Amino acid sequence: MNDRLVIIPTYNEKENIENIIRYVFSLQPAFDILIIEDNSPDGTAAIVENLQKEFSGLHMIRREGKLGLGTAYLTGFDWGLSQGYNYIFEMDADFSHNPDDLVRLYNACLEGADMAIGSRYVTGVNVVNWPMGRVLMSYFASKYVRIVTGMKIHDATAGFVCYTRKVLEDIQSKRIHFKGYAFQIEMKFTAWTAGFKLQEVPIIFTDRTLGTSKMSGGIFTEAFLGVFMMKLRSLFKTKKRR
Ligand SMILES: Nc1nc2c(ncn2[C@@H]2O[C@H](COP(=O)(O)OP(=O)(O)O)[C@@H](O)[C@H]2O)c(=O)[nH]1
Ligand SMILES: [Mg+2]
Repeated sequence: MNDRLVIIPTYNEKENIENIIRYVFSLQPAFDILIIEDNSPDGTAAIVENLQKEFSGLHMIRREGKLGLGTAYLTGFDWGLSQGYNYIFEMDADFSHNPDDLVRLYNACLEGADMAIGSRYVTGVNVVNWPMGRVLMSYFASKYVRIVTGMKIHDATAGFVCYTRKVLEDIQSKRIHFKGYAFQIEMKFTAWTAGFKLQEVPIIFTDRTLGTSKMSGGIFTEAFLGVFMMKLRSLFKTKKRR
């Protein structure tokens, strides 16, 4: 076991899962992996089980059905903290996030960030192969979050993150409301209002070439109104911002 755990939520990722696991285990420094598998009908879990014979640092939590990204990550954070990991990462299974960037996110935390965010929008728009509509939606969603919350983050919905233990321990003591896109926003907002240091690391995000997206419209609606409610709630709490 080492100090670093990458959580990868999966739903129907049979085309990607073996490649991403092998890639992460080839990195230096070494990362352990926790797959949060929501009973994918395509047999993703069986592929992971098979690889567990080869890699002792490969872990999996199986849930009974598709319960959403937010609760998948919260389940993973609890497990990672209880196992003693000090750096816990969020990453997609579909290679949209380049696993090489895990090392850059980790280094940002070693150099003083409490939470490092793989960001598409620090220097313009670094998204490859997404339809224009989706790029615009994501980009303006981040602008919207910035205006409503006041948080100086360019990529508020980013799902490629390194958390240090103290951030997740603090978040464990709070209630996280959202499940989809808004979950990513809420995690950043919660850490930011608690006074932690968030740092964006520029990354290039490439749309998946294998498998299909699980993103849906309802997730977007949750985010739009939810961000407003989140800000309102926070105004009624005492802030300890540094
Ligand atoms: N465990 C779990 N994983 C999910 C769920 N929804 C999406 N994922 C995974 O979350 C990651 C991002 O989802 P994806 O469909 O690529 O979303 P997109 O990149 O925003 O289009 C992928 O690894 C998916 O397999 C879910 O409900 N449960
Ligand atoms: Mg994706």
